[in-house]
Amino acid sequence: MTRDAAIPDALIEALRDAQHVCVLTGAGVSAESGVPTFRDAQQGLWAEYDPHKLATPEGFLSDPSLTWEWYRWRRQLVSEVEPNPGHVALAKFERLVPKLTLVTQNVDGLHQRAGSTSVIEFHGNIFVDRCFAEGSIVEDSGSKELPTCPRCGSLARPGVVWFGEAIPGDAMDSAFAETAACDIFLSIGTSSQVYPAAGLVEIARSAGAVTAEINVEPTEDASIFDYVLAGRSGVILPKLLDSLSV
Ligand code: BV8
Repeated sequence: MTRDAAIPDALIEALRDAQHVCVLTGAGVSAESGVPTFRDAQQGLWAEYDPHKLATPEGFLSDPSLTWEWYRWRRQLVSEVEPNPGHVALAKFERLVPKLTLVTQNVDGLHQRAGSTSVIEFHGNIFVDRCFAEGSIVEDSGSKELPTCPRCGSLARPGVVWFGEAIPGDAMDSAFAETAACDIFLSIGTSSQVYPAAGLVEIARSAGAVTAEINVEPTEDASIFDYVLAGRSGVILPKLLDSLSV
């Protein structure tokens, strides 16, 4: 049974005085909604597939039907779940502090469904289709066929950032700029294995920000954080919010 860490008073104090909080989230924040994390995404029929292969342009070109089946399975799964108290607490948090920037690696859109507005979708959104050749948004025809671009006829692909693909310029620039300007950086529910997202904490540290990690199991890099809170984000974040509102 996960025991969720108490929140150090010094961190609550720092959050109370914060002018700009920057939050990085990963799949762990959506786990309590029933969305499998990337690590344990390969359940059941997808167990034999390496997500790092499926989530690549090469994987798509070698078998676009398989890639679309995987993404439609994940879309269906996400459309059947609700944001959890962790998502909701971050949305309320945004209204409590002068400025909050939420950089998410999640493509599920659950932060926005919980009411968060200043969200940078660092790895895109699973419900958006894009032309594989031009990158422009393609209306989802809803057909079960392989979607194509109505302009150039090229295949359409899920609007996410695949391994080996660059982070969209605007997302990259604003995430780096906001992280370099924040006075508190929270890394929540991420294994901090995927770059450049995993490099944001270094930018925050070199900008003198206070840093904290919230994760059910401290990550390999936990020692670089000023505070490490072991526990479920869906339990710790509402507690954090309560302690800030008193
Ligand atoms: C690029 C979208 C270059 C698709 C994703 C430097 C060093 C080494 C490698 C690289 C490097 N720089 C670049 C690379 C290569 C690569 C990379 O980082 N590889 C890794 C595997 C080593 N990076 C890239 O390819 C990036 N692009 O570098 O382009 C370039 C530049 C210019 C021009 C051309 C190219 C692009 C990376 C983006 C890939 N797309 N997602 C999709 O979703 O289908 S990544 C995907 O995996 C997620 O978005 C996320 O980022 C990652 C999964 O990580 P997490 O979210 O952290 O999830 P995970 O399951 O791992 O962990 C869950 C955590 O939650 C755990 O710690 C667990 O303990 C915790 N947890 C569980 N339950 C809870 C909880 N915590 C709290 N509460 C709970 N209840």
